[in-house]
Amino acid sequence: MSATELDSALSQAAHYLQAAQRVCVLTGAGVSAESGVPTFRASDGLWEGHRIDDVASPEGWYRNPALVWQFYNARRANVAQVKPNPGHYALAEMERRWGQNFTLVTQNVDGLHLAAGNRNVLEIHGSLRQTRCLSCAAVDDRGLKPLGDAPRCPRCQGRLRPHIVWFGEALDDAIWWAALEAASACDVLLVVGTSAVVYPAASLIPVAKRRRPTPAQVIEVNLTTTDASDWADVGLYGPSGIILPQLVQRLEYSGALS
Ligand code: BV8
Ligand code: ZN
Repeated sequence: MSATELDSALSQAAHYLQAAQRVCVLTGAGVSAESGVPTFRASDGLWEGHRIDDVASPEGWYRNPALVWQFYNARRANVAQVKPNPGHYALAEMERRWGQNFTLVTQNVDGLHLAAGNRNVLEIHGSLRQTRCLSCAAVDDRGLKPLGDAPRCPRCQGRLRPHIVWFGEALDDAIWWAALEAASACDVLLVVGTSAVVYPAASLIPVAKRRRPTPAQVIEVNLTTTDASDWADVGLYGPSGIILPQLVQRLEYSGALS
């Protein structure tokens, strides 16, 4: 995208946001890429040297739970070393502007939106920090320290699994309904750093476009065009750690960010 094209697209995106009462954001792995967290699609099916099916599916868990814990402990250790990038902080700045009318739906499990200061965050695929007990179903925030390859529940000594939504598993009902509500009610949906191939997360984009009586406006921020691009009213193509602060700066100048 040329500087002139980006300038014009930023103006259009800022124009949509200045008029927006309610803003919803959908983020994917790309928003954390500049923090040093590897994305999925860049891994051509391999992820830290493992097949995704072996380490992020119920079948993989039942085949070899110790391997799954080794994989998630390695990701926990990686995320413990990384920090939010300017793109995360820009989204936190936006939440300060829109308050309760701002909802951030993330597919990421790295916790970086919370670390950057966002509070109205829906982690629809779970969180690396959390474990779930297979016996008493307790969900605990265990921080990011390694948990060994067969951690036990502090309450009942039952076996723990990562509290992560794997492929083939249903999302948490209450969290998913809240995400649907935010996407169906927003005036602007900002789609950042996602290839928009994973469902049902990607379905939030058509949900926003089908809002009645007037569809929401969709702004895409990505390095490249994606499956979301056909739904987008405006595309901002470049690293989100650079684009999002530029977008927030436009809003500040316009007084939309009080
Ligand atoms: C369910 C937790 C039903 C794991 C994850 C066929 C067709 C359609 C759907 C399906 C199908 N077959 C199966 C399905 C369903 C399946 C699915 O969608 N599969 C896909 C692959 C086709 N979905 C599921 O299984 C879901 N569950 O459907 O359940 C059900 C219902 C009732 C009862 C029982 C069952 C569960 C999906 C959740 C899976 N878990 N994560 C973990 O993280 O450990 S998904 C995983 O992919 C991550 O959460 C990740 O965030 C997500 C999506 O990927 P992206 O975030 O988009 O990342 P990606 O690498 O793809 O893209 C990065 C983007 O960033 C790129 O566009 C790149 O250009 C951009 N980028 C890179 N750098 C930057 C950047 N942009 C800006 N700036 C940068 N610097
Ligand atoms: Zn337990």
